[in-house]
Amino acid sequence: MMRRQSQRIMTLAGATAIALGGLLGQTSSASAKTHDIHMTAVESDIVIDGGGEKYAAWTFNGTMPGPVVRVTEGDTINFTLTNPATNKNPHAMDFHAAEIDFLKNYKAINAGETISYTFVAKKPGIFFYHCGAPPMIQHVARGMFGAIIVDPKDAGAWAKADREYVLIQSEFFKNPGDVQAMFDRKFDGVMFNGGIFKYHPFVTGGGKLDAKPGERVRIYFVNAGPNEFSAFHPIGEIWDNVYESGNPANNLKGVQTYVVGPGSAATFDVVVDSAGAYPLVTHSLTGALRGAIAVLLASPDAKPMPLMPMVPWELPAKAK
Ligand SMILES: [Cu+2]
Repeated sequence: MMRRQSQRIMTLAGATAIALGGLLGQTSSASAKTHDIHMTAVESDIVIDGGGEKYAAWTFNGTMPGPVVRVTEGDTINFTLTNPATNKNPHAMDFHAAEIDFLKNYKAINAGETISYTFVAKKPGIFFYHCGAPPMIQHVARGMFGAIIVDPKDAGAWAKADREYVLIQSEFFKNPGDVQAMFDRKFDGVMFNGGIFKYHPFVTGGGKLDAKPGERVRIYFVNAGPNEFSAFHPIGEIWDNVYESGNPANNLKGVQTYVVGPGSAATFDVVVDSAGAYPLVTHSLTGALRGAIAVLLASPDAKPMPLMPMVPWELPAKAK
């Protein structure tokens, strides 16, 4: 069977997968693919809560988190980062899915410069990516992070998921210029996918994550930090499986809470037994109660949702 050779890079705005690299020709289904991934460092304001609060973010491609990159174990990634001349700061890109020289590839580039490098995604899993330009604590806190999923080459290595979501936890510092507050861990909120209570249906503009009872829901979870550990827990449920770093070989069963440190990631499977609401939280409560709650709503008529549902905040009139 012939298969199209295309990259998959998910926009945050919706479910649509867009091919940035275009078609690179035809190949047999068994061979590894090559993906041309291009990202741009964008320094711009973004909305981070349902009240319309704006934040002077630094991002990859204009969203916090940046786009989800999805490839298959063994694939080659040709990556290019552009730092437009209109930016004010150096930026860089560090892919945790890569095994390449840090000095050469992850170096910061100035505004007006471009850097390219190539790596092979040798290990399956869910991996963090982030800007490493100094001070890195600030570049991560201001939004320069995201996730790359490396699907296992053998799809039978784990149970098939009925539904998949990416959740990226990070801390929110209301003053993006206060680097000392970042060193002092004085965060003002904790976010999933770049929003305070983004998936909390009782909060203005908040959304939810849908599922049907009995479905195997797979959460690709990344902790961007920059400092706090996540204690990821499904209220009213138990993780059926936790895969450390998202590798099917690292399979824990029947886990109530699993710690994901900053810069780490894991894949979580939950099979919701019955209809109802199941808040996914960091059980480090100072984080959950300041934004890190995502409600998984199980209902027989749940509709399909994108991998990373980004809530278009419905802003109150005063904020528009
Ligand atoms: Cu940066």
